[in-house]
Amino acid sequence: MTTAGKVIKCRAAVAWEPNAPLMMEEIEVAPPQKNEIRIKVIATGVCHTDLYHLFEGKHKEGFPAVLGHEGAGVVESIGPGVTEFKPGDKVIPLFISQCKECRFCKNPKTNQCEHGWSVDRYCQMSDTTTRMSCRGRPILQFMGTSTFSEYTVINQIAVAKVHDDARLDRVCLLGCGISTGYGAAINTAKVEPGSVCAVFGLGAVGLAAVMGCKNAGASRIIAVDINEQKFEKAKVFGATEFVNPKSHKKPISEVLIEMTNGGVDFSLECVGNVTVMRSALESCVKGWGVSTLVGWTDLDDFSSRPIQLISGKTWKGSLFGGFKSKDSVPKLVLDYMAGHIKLDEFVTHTMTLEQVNDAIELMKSGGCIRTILNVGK
Ligand code: CXF
Ligand code: ZN
Ligand code: ZN
Repeated sequence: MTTAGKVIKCRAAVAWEPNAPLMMEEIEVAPPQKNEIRIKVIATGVCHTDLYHLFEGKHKEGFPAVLGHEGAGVVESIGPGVTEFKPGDKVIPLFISQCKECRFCKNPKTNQCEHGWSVDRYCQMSDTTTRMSCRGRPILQFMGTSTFSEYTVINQIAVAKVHDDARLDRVCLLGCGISTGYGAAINTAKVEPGSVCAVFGLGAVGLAAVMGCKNAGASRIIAVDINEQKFEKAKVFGATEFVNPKSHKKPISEVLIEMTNGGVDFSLECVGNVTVMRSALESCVKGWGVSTLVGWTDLDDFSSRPIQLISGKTWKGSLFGGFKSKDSVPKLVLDYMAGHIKLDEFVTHTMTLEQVNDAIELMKSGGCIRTILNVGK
């Protein structure tokens, strides 16, 4: 019996309020409207930004919501006006859209799109409504994606069609963390062959940045973390040296400057901490060093002394690795399938959607790189 055109009742993990566990609920998912796609979610990663929204962020108005933005699934049905997708297609939801028509999409310098979910509007679809409800209450769609649900509805400008043979419980990671870190090194920092790099923070994003530095041909990749257990994984992705800032009396920037005869060519901050952002900038060599902000926070201001930039360093930031989302995600899937980028190595745990709170606790404790939740079949 086809579900197209009908409301679907399904299971989802609902965040009713900040600082509380998610609740498994039966929710209603409305049929896709014009230009929208209803997706049966097969797998989703759990990213730190889901936790940030729940426990740390300022967006207290963004509830109740279905979190999750690192998913992959199969098209269940399409709304009027959708031509690029058909039921059965494998897809990845995109928290950063690519409408291909706005001035940002038309400019090759950026991946920001005017028409999708935006950082200022955390919890709605591109048209500021939601297709999800629970017991008669509208439920917000976090980052426009809401992948902690058996079904979700997304505008076609924020969905990428991927190869039919793609393994969805792996390529879902390209919906956020891996693209974010990998692209930050490749696209935003533009790491050069033979260069010396430092990556601060060895979660999934940082490890993906290490992988980006390696694929770009860096000669030294210094992995920096206060948790030394992460060093072994960092080696797998190409790190050549490891530094624990806590093992040194001197500031980490001075340690790196000494190790590298004046500072690194490229540093990438993958923590989302303004003190670390400053250290990453100050670890760069004067004249040409480039420091890229990858980790997310909007809680504090960041600062450094003007001489840091006046001396010729560049301070940049990267959102979704600078990738134009719809164009790039299908290619990244092919890169994975061809063995050019790693994904399997990021997966440390596999659970069901029902275990989402366990996955969240595991991430909070730093006990995982990525947990994949199997949502559907
Ligand atoms: C997010 C962080 C919050 C702003 C949008 C991008 N990155 C990954 O989760
Ligand atoms: Zn994320
Ligand atoms: Zn656009």
